[in-house]
Amino acid sequence: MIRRTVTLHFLFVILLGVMTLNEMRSEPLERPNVLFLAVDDMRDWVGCLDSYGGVVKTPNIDQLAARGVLFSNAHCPSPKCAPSRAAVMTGLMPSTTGLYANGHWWYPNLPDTVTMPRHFQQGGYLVVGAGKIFHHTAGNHPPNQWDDFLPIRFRDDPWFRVSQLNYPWSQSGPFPDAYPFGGVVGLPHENDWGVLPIEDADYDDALTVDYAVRFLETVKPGKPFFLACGLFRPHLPWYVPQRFFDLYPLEEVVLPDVRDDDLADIPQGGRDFAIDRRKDFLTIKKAKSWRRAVQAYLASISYADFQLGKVLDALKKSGEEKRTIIVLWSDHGWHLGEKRHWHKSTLWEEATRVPLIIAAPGYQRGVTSAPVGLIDLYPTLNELCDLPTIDSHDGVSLVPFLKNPGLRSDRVVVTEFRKGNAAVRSERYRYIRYAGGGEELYDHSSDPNEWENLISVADHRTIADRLARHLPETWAPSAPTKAAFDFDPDTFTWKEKRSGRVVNGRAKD
Ligand SMILES: [Ca+2]
Repeated sequence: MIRRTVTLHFLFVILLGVMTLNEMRSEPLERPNVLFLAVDDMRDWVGCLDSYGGVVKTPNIDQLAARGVLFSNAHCPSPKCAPSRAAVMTGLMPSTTGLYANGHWWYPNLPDTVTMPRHFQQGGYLVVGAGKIFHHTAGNHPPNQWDDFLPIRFRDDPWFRVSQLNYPWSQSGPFPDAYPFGGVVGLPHENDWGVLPIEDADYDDALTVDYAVRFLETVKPGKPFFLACGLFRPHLPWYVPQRFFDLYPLEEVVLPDVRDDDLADIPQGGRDFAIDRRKDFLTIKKAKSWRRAVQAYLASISYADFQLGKVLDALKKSGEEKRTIIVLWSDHGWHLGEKRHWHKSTLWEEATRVPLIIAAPGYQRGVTSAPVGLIDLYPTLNELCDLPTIDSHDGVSLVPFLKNPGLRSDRVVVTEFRKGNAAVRSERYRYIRYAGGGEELYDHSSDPNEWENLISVADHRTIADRLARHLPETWAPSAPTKAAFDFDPDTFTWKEKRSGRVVNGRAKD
């Protein structure tokens, strides 16, 4: 019996070897298309990363991971939408640009920077997109960056969008009678969840995906394309159709493993980040709705996965799949009570670790636990698509891992949050230093929840010092915030109040 098993196993290995050889025969393409898929606030709770305590249903993401390289130790440049996305799309870290917060417009601060979509345009690509790629508020998707772009307009929940500065198109009416749909009174901002009384097709993410699907249905062979499709879920509010809530019966929802004294060994800088918007968490717990909130987050993850599946199906039907690199990334993670924190905006694993998959024709499949960053995406795509390297970029190409996912590497990845605070993640450790000088060190080989700060424990200083060498040497001054500019959304121009300088987001070069 044992012998038979061994023989079968041997046959399987030979078959696998033949399959691998066949795959190796397809050469990397010269000018492949790029399908650039972004999701919002999606932490590491996807099936293929196996980080949620229960079963999260992400069949499309898992299938994509099986087709490409899953980066299981990938981290964001910054744990907040606008700075993370500006860094991904410019290839420059916040400490380089000064774009540290959601209150900046990137374009009037960096009008001459060649962004990823512009670089693809200049390289002869047709560059289109929809949804949230840069930050979602007005002014962050200048028309001169794209051949065509459909921004997200929040038609499904206009009552959150009263700011005319951020949502000048919005005709925000009163809150609907059924609000709050999640039933928890007193949660500010977008902290609601539930099912909206609209058709599935009228949710904003469905409209974004329709754009991408229509593009793929009508795409013509010839000029390569760069198609960006940015979903808003699982960003708040967690509004998705009922059938996604039904995937997670309340009694099966697993709450995060939380230690009540987890903040006891954390310096003030970390406590300040943890306490930010804790009131939302306390309000949810007081309403006995923690489990329901986690259910809504899970439902929103599965909703995003379903929408991604529609785009991946359309790519398959288009006949372009064999000529298309697929990238999937989330801008940062999310806390659901760990370290007594709700939301993003920390330098811990929950907020920095993200799903990242690259499936490129002619390259390998597999999983790598090498620490990598979303900051590496732009240089990676440049190499894959034979576009010129940009020397000033802060990241490095991940193509060596696409050629060999088993590659050993001693690299680290840095996440920055606001000026002067940063985390360094190696394969084994997380080191954090706050602007005020406080430090943390965690050993993921024994402490995956980052419960025990080892910074004061004997023999760990050398490890911390080695990691600290990767912290930014200099921090750019904070870029001028929105208050420094007058923005006209009709002409897509900014006028800098102090200098009178005008920047036009429609004009090409
Ligand atoms: Ca986000």
